[in-house]
Amino acid sequence: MKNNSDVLPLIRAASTLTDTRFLERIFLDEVVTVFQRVREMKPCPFGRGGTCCRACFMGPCRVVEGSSNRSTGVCGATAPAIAAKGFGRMVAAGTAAHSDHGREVARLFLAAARGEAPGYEIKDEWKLRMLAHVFEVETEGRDKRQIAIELGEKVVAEFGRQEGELHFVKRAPEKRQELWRRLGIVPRGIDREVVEMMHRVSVGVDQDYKNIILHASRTALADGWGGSMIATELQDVMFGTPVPLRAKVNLGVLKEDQVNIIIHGHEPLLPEMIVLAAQDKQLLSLARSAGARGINIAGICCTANEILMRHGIPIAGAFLHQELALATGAVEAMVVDVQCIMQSLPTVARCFHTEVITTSEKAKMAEAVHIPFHANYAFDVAREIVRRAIENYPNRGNVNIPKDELDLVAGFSHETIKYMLGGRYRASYRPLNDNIINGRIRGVVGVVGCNNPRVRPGYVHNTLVRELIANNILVLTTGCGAINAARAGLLIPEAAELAGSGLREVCEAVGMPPVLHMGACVDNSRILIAASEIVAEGGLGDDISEVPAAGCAPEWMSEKAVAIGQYFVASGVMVAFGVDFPTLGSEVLSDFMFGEIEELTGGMWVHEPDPLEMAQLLIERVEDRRKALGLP
Ligand code: XCC
Ligand code: SF4
Repeated sequence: MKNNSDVLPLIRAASTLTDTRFLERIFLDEVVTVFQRVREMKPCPFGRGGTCCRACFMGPCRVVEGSSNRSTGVCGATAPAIAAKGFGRMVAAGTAAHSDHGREVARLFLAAARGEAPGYEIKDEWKLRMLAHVFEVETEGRDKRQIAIELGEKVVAEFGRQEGELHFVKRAPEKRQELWRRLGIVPRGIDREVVEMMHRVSVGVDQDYKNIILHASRTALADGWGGSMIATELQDVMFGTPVPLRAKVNLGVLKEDQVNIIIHGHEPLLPEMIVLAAQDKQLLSLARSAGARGINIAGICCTANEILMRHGIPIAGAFLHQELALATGAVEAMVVDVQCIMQSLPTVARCFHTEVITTSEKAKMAEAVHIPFHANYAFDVAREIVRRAIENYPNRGNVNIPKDELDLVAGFSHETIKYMLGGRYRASYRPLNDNIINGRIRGVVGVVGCNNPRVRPGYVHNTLVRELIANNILVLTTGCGAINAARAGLLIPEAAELAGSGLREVCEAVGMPPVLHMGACVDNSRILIAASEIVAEGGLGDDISEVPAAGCAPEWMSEKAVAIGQYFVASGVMVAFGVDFPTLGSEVLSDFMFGEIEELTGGMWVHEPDPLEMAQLLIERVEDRRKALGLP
C-alpha cells in the first residue's frame, strides 16, 4: 500500500494521458507503478558512470578516475578499462537479445519451409528471392519451398559460423566494408562475437579500452547487420513486408464492451497467430455468449509495432504504459514473450482480474500463467490463449478506459519508402536523394529507442522530433520512439504542417507524414539498408558516413539501445543519447567515444539530455555533412 497522491502529477505528465478520472482510479486502487519505484531508487553513481566492476570477487570494485588511492581495482584495472568492459557487456547483452530473437525467427522459417510449422507460409516471394541472392542460394528452376529450405539452413548457420563474414555485410557500401576489414571488425559469426565479447570482459583479459570498444563494434555489427537484420527480413518473408496503413494509438484503443487481449514483448511469431485466432468464428461466438461484443487485440512495446506494421492492430502504449494498461481494469489477458516486460506485471494484475500469460521458455514469471509457444501447433496455442481471455471476461470489475486515442500511419519499410517516393514502376531512392541534394530535405535523422521514467517520458522525444521536422529533417523512427511520436500526433500526413517549408512540400506531394514509422527495434536494420541504398543511388557520397544523416535515442534505457547505437557508430553515423551515458565515469573513455572514435569509424557518440540541445547537435551534424558534400 502506497500513498500515490504526490505521484499523480508525475504519472499524468509521464503518461501524457489527459483523462484525469483514469489517473485518479490508479490512485484509489493504490496500484504501484514504475513512476513510484523510480523515485525511491536512486541510481548508483558508480554503476551509472560505468566505473563499477563485478567481474571477479577480489572486488566488486568501484574506482574513481584520477583519485590518489581509488583509481584502480584490486587487479589494477583502470577506470577507462572498467567502463569499456561494462560498455562491451551491455553491447553483448543487447546483441544477444536481438539476435536470439532473430534465431527464433530463422528456426521457425526453416521449420515452416520443411512443412513442420503449419499455419506459417511465405508471403513475400520477392523478398525470399532477394535474400536467396544475398545468401548465394540457387533460384533458377527451383520452387519457393526448395529455395526457402536452403536459405533457412544458411541463415541459421550465420549464428554458429566461425570464419569469414556474415552475408548481410555485403549489403553495406563497398567503402564501408573495406573500412571494417581494415579495422578487423567484420563480424564472423553472430554467437562468436557475443561469446568473444564476454570472454574479453572477464577478469584479466582485454585491458586496452580502445581494443575493447573495437570488439564491441564488431559485436554490435553482428546485431545490426546480423541478428536484427535476419529477424526483420525473415519476418517480412513470412508475415509480409509492411506497406503504409492507418491505425490507432493510446489506451483509448481498449474496448469497454469487448474481450481485450494485450500482446507485449518482441517476437511476433505467436502474436501473428493470436491475431488470426481473434477472427475465429467459434471463438467470436464464445465471446458473444460471454457477453462481449467482440475480441480486441492491442499491443505494447515492439510486438505492438510488429503487428501494427503488418495488420494495423492498434497500439495501447509504449514501454511505460504496460502497468497503466492493466489499471484500466479492462484487460482480460496480457500475453508476453521476451524483453522489456516488467516483473511487476503480475503484482499489478492482482488488483484486477487480468491474467498475465508468459509464452516463452526463456522468460517466465513465478506468478504468471505459462502457455508455451510451439511452432508445430502455434495456432492451437493462440486459440487456447484467446479462449482463456474470453472466459475471464465475466470476472471484470470496474472498468476505466481513458478516452485518449489518436490516428497514426505506419508501415514504412525501406522498400515502401522507395515505392512511395519513386512510384510503383520506377521505385528508387532518386527522388529522396534529389530532395536532399536540392535542400528541400536537409537530411535524415533516426529517432529510436525506449522510454525512461528518469526523464519526462514522451516530452523529450516529441520536443526533439518537432524541432527536427521544423528544420526540414525527415525523421525515421522505430520502437517506443515511434509509439511516442504516434501519441503526439506526429505520424499522420497532417503533421506536415509542423514541418519546415521544404519538408512540408515533399510530404504534401507524396501524402506522407514527416515522421516515418519503420517498425520495431530490430527494424533499425531497415534504416541501415535505407542508408546504404541512399549511398548506392548516388550524389550523397560513397559511404554512410558521408550522408547528411544522424541517429539518436533520447530516452533510452535498454542494453539493446546501446548495441543499436554502437552499430550505427560503427556504420559511420553520429549517435546522440539522452538520459545518462554509461561511460561518463571515465573521462578518458568518454573522450574516445565522443571524439577520437570518429577517426576510426567515421561515426561517434554524443551525450545530451536536453531535447532542444540534442536537436541542435543533430542538425549541425547534418549541415556539416552537407557542407562536406558541397551541397547548399
Ligand atoms: Fe523495449 Fe523494443 Fe526500448 Fe521499447 S524501445 S523499451 S527496448 S520495446 Ni526497443
Ligand atoms: Fe575488481 Fe579487477 Fe575483479 Fe573487476 S576484475 S572486480 S576491477 S579486481
